[in-house]
Amino acid sequence: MKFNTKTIHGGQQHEEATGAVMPPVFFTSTYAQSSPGQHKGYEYSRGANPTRTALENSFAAIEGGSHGFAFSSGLSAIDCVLRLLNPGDEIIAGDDLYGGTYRMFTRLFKKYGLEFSFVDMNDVANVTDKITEKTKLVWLETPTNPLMKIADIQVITAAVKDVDDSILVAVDNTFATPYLQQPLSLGADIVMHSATKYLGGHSDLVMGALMVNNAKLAEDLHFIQFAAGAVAGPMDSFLALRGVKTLHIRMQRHSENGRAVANFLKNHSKVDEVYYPGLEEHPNHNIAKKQMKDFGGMVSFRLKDKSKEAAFKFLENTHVFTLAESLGGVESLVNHPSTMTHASIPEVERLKIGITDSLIRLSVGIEDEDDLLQDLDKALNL
Ligand code: P1T
Repeated sequence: MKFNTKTIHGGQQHEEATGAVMPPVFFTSTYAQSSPGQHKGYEYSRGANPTRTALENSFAAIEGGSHGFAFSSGLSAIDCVLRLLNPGDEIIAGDDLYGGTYRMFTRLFKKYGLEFSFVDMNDVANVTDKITEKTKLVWLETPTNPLMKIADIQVITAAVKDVDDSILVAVDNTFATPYLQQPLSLGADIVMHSATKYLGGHSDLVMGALMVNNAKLAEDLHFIQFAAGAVAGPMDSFLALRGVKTLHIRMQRHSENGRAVANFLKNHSKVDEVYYPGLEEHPNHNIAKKQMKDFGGMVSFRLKDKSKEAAFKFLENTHVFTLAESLGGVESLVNHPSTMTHASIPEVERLKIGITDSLIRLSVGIEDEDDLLQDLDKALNL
């Protein structure tokens, strides 16, 4: 199947009893057994639920994986990956990550004896230089949140595996989605998503996903999912499955509008830098062109006026763009990383990588392009 068919049919079967084209929402915690241990494949919904199974099969299909797992949030999916590790193990991660991922690494898992290094993934040597015999995981986010940096998944994975084949490479593919890039096909071991974002696509649920192409890894992750228990519920699974069915057409429009917004901002007198991997002047444009089909709907930029007041004036005055955390829904959102999504990163660290008060992040939705540009122009010119 081609990708645009997989979003709709990948891993899906009509429901056995009635032929229902969409899986019913199985609102049940448990399943009748005819004799102890004799059941129809479902025992208890923390282990598996048929609506979640349908979604997990879809997740696997769209990322080209053999197994998919749906969690109660993106962070609980990341938590599941980290629970593969043991105290003393080392993780190398990118230096620009969603604030909540950074918070989980540094404030939760560090106290259980995991060691993290944060490096600029633009140079593969920064990663390989940090590898020791204790390194067990490399964590990539690309494009990064919020600075839209691009890491070369294939080059980094090959270099890491060349040093030690047993080191896992995980990619947070939330911003790109499998429509734009498929990390498993580039050598990564694990793909992670905040399915809250583009996979769900409608800002109506919180969910995480993991996809893998390795039966042993799938077994280990399933054990943790079951034993730790942060599973996606049946209603959210139904909504996410419905969302995935339009992923390809939404991503086409997000990319068209993202490009239009990036070009508009680039030429605006009130705007300084624009961060969008589709712009030729983006420092990683060539890597993005190589590993991504298009460039998506996330655009960050800096105002020329670097004051917090100027940023807040803009943020308070858009109307089609709603000021809110999150991203990836059909509606356009605007966010101030330094005070909102990335406030949990200490200020010195934030400033080191460029998350200043003048940085603004847009999640460009699928509304009409003219309305989006007009809205931005009005708020910029106030
Ligand atoms: O919010 P949750 O579903 O738990 O996912 C966490 C997460 C993980 N990875 C990336 C790249 C993310 O962007 C997120 C969540 N991000 C936001 C809420 C945000 O506004 O950036």
